[in-house]
Amino acid sequence: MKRIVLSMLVLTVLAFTACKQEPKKEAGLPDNSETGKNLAMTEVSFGVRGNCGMCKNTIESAAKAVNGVSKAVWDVNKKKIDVSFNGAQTDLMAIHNAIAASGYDTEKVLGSEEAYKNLPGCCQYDHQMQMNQSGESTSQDHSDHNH
Ligand SMILES: [Cu+2]
Repeated sequence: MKRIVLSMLVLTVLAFTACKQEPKKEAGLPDNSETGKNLAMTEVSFGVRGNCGMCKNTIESAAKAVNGVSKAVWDVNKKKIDVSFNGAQTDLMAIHNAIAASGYDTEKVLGSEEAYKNLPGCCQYDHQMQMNQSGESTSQDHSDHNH
């Protein structure tokens, strides 16, 4: 008899916790306010040449300095940047130009020579470097060299 009572207790406790968890799932839903915001955002990625983590900082902060850019992530292996921007505030070319002004080549705009010369030595990337790589061969840049 005691066993039955115990298992009944366990069942009711389980039922209770199960009920408690359900309203949480529904509470997670109201993200609708943010999807509305995201509608105005454009996400693009394009090739940008560069070598290292310092390049990454320079490239990303140049892109983020453009009014309307909310996200800029440059991938050192792929030589590619992912940006999100508000199309009402800026356009893609403004971002290309800002990165080029900081000394880095993009797919569409060649980097400023002057800014390039002022980059730290390790950042003076190879202008022949392939952009928009798959990132699968992580064997650095040797694939680009013509020996
Ligand atoms: Cu660098």
